[in-house]
Amino acid sequence: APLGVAVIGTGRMGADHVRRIHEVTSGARVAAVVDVDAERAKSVAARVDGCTAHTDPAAAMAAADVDAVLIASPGPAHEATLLAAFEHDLPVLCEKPLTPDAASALRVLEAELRLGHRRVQVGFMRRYDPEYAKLKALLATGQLGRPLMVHNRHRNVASPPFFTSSMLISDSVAHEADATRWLLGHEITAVTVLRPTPSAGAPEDLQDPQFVVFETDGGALSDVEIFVNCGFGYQVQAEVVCERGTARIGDGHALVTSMAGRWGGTIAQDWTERFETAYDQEIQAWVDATRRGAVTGPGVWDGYAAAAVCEAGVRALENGGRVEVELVERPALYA
Ligand code: NAD
Ligand code: ISE
Repeated sequence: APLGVAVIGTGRMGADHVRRIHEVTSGARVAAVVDVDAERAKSVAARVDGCTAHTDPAAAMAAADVDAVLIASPGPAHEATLLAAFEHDLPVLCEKPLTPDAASALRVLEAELRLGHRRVQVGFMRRYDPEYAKLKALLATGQLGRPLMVHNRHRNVASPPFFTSSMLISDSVAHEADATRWLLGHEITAVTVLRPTPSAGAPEDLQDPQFVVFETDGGALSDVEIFVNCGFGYQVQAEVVCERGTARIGDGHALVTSMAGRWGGTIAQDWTERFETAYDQEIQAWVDATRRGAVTGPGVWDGYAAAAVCEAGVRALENGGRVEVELVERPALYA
């Protein structure tokens, strides 16, 4: 039988994941949806035969045809839903960030440790992007030598009205915290944030862009330009500089046209377009692993580490200077 999934939070990402499970991936069905907004839950449920709509996650988790949970509510709501899923011992895919700060992420980690087995995949979908996967595979061959530096660019067309300066780090740079850790196989040990004069195109009082520098326990540096009101497109690029060469992704060269004396291509306008394949692969990998009783991909340790890095980043943004990342010792469950 297909895996019965309850999708919790049916906003932009949640509704897209419902479509994905219903129309794109195989091995799972959307058995239930949950949203604090009852009308939204009902309208999304109506797109899938036999899908029930709820306003309370606990009701969906108790349903007989729900075998797993996909959390796509806003970050501050994740902790309570994760703890409820642990009570039902249900497998979870939790959109990033695991939680918005290190203390809450640590509470989730401790709860999973008490459960005694891993239950959660975190939605760091870049690990499933074909370009990032190629970059990771190339680094693993060792041909380029030891990685010395990573240069990341992360640009959004415009930020939503509720976005704050610290969310550029905790909501957006969270992806580079994970990508850096995953690509290099290092932990991030310190964060520095530099603040250029904000763009006239950014909302008043938003520190946008920012320049973030990570130091790692493997002696590498990873810098991130985060610019969430660039206006022109959604761009995520990474270049890894190694001892014998460099490797770079995200230039958007999949289709280059020449016409009327110019050459070029188009730029995606949002993440649903740029990372469509990554989300498809992420959900398929989660469904496949869950059906064989396994947990693969980024987990609670990765979510916790990213949260701790981002918390140090937010402190560096607010107080200036270099802030060290404090991590608890890595438990054997996450070895
Ligand atoms: P959104 O605001 O569009 O949707 C959130 C939905 O959750 C809303 O419908 C809201 O009513 C509902 N909700 C709020 N609290 C809830 C609760 N306690 N229980 C159930 N439903 C609740 O937000 P979004 O852009 O879809 O983001 C959702 C999550 O996805 C966030 O964690 C965000 O960081 C993440 N996200 C990930 C990516 C990515 O690239 N991986 C991109 C965008 C968003
Ligand atoms: C959003 O939540 C995402 O996860 C996107 O991938 C990122 O580009 C954006 O900055 C975040 O706000």
